[in-house]
Amino acid sequence: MTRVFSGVKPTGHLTLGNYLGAMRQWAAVDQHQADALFCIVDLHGLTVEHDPARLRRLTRQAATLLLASGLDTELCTVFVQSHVDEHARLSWVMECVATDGEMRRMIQYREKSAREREHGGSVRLSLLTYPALMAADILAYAADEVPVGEDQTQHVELARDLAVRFNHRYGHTFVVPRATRPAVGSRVMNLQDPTAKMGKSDDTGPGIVYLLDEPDVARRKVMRAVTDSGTEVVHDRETRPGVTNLLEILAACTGGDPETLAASYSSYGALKRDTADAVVETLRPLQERHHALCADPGYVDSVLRDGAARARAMARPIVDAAYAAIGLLPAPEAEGAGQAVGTAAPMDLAR
Ligand code: AQP
Repeated sequence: MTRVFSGVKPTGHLTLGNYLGAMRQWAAVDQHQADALFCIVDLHGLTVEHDPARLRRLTRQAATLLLASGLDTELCTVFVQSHVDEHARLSWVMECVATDGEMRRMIQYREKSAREREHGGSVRLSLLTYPALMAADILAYAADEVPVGEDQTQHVELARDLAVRFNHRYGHTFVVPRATRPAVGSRVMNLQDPTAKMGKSDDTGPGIVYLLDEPDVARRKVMRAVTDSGTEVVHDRETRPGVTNLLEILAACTGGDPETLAASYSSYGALKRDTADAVVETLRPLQERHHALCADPGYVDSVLRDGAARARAMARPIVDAAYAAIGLLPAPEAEGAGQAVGTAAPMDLAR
């Protein structure tokens, strides 16, 4: 069976972009067709300026929203990255396989480090190296597929390259993963600046629809979306980025095709109204389930506990195999656990 792994970073409140680009596909398709793991990648949340209490809150909120989006723990595994040590263990190995040139080429690093510097902040080393951790996240589970939005494709390609390089140098250890993405909605743009991605840690709030926005707030944001000069409703990312973004959001929410939808509108006003309705109706069931789950925090805790145990059991042998393949000496078993230290087979010191 195909193995799928993907995750969300708790660096802000989750957005419509996260939902349409990734989460919806996980719940509607991936968990039914694959052996799937979904992770709140909290270690990645440490790569930028953060407040510890907020990170904890956002991690719990992201877990609750994943469940509210329809993930079913009978079908898939939901867990928090820092609860499974194997991610950090394998990350170091990935750093020892990657080159600094590869890391510096990552678009997210270039954009985010420029933003941090612009705001007078320093850039954490982990912002540069986090794609190695992301490669570890994926490779530790022998994932065949990684369903992500367009912005994460480059990182999955790096994970592929590292898997191939590791296998070539040290013997076949990792499954080589590939990125998958939804036909529509893989790059939802900021409603106030449709040339920029709708990102959860951007500061332009009015251009971002958060999954927990009240219906009237979400509606207002869509109605106030920046459109393009001209009046024709045309699907063209280059020349009509604002209208194209609305058409893609509408198509993603209703299951339509953006080009076909464009032909059925003669005004921006009608397109905005229908898009606002579609967004509100898409978020409604998710918000209702989120509300119900918040009333039962013990349930979310139990999901995360079981999820981490399942994930650990899957990742451990793969990471142990990678450690052995790259030349790290296996830790002697503790006395009483299997073979005693004193009776371990003599090491071949000549190798
Ligand atoms: N705007 C988007 N359109 C489509 N897909 C998107 N995703 C994120 N934004 C959009 C996809 O959602 C999944 C989880 O994303 P993430 O938590 O890793 O966040 P990110 O995309 O790396 O960065 P953000 O949202 O800009 O947050 P910050 O600013 O905190 O880094 C991924 O599959 C992603 O592609």
